[in-house]
Amino acid sequence: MKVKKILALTLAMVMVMSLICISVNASGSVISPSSDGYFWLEETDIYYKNSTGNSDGFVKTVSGESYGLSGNSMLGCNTAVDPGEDGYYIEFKIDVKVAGDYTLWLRGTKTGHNQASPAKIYIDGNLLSDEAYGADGWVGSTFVYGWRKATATLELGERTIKYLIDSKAATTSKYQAMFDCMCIIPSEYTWEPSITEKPSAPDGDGFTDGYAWLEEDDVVVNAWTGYKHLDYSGDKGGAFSDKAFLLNQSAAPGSDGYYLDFRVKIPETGTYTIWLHATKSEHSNASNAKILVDGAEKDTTPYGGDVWMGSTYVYGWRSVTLDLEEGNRNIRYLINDTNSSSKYTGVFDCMCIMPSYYVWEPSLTTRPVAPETDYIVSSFAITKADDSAIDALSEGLAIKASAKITAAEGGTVKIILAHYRADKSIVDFSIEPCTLTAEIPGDALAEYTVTDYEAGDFVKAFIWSDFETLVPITASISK
Ligand SMILES: [Ca+2]
Ligand SMILES: [Ca+2]
Repeated sequence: MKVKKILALTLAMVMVMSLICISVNASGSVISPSSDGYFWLEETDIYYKNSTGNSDGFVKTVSGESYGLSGNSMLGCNTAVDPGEDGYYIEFKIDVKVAGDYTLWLRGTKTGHNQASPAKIYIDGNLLSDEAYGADGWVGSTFVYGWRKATATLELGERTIKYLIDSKAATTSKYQAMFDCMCIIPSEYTWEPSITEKPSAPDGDGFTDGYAWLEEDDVVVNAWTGYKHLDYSGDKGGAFSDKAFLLNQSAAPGSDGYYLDFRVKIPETGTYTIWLHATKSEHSNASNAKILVDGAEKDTTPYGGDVWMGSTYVYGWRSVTLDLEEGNRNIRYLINDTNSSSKYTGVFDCMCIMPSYYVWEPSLTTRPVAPETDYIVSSFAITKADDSAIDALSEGLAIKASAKITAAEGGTVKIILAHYRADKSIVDFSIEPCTLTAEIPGDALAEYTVTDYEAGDFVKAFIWSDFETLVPITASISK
């Protein structure tokens, strides 16, 4: 009997509440950042809004090219109907991939105008203070608006942005406001608010002392959902450059996969080597991690031994030598398949990018140093005799080294292709002279045919200008 009474009372309460409560509109989707790392929100991206029905609240769409709106449309509220204590509001959800300080630019109601309700902006329930920027605009004679600017520190993950009006415009005695668009950008970006010129990311990390060194903290977009930021070196068998990111996920990622985007500013067009201290791709314990440069996948060659973190995560050094154009290049480290335990598993510690003629044994402690030469090697490759790429050495394989070299004062250098056993004893070599001029880049060529081949053999290329300087100028083949 008691239960029935409570049930009846609850039902009655629900019925009363449904009469006085504001009705709920359908949910939208969580907005991801653009590839440049900012969020652009239009009124069509609203995740949730309240209203009293079809005619009150943020329900009035105005569209047309003549209004000068972002996307040619906006959403307005223009009603005398009291919304109750919740006010009228719209909400957006964004998925923050890089935690940090952001600037929020809103193109909406002009707070302080007597023909507009004072509008408030909240992030995760915290009221932001904002300031007006630039001139007023009008949509008809009803909605006055402008740009408004606020700043906020955003944590990783889903954040809720609320745009609220809970009082009337002074002159019209209406709940009166509009929303056109919002742009949320990392605070270090430079951007003049505009509906036509979208923000672009600032220059990437550049070269210092001739090379670029990027740690996991330099990530621009982090889509390793649920990653860990590890901070130990040694006690679990791992050795990092300071810290490292670890991904270990059972859940499948979205269509883009689990990825980390880095941005580097290449100083001049040329041939570069990218060294990664990261997941050991060929190992069954690890996902087959990929590296993409400006969206194009690149093959990497492993170097040195495996490093283990406990008995679970294996990683090591790997490199790729490739031509890069001057300017900002996006380097993506991607995991989109599973290891033998059906997990998306990867480690990212650091990355070093340098001109390919630099001499450097991969190391967490010793940084690359520019070779002291009086010539510049602007491109270099070891290829098959027909110019196609080499995966590995084999008996009878004809290979050649080609380079484009500029000398400071002209002269002669020699290009050497040297064939080694796995124990670094030399098997054979070829040597070709190359005459350089100060004005015209020289094209150097050395050819070599692999004979007396054994498993584990490798070939290195060198440039030799005199007895004091014998410089290896490329990663070797098969090692
Ligand atoms: Ca709009
Ligand atoms: Ca690191």
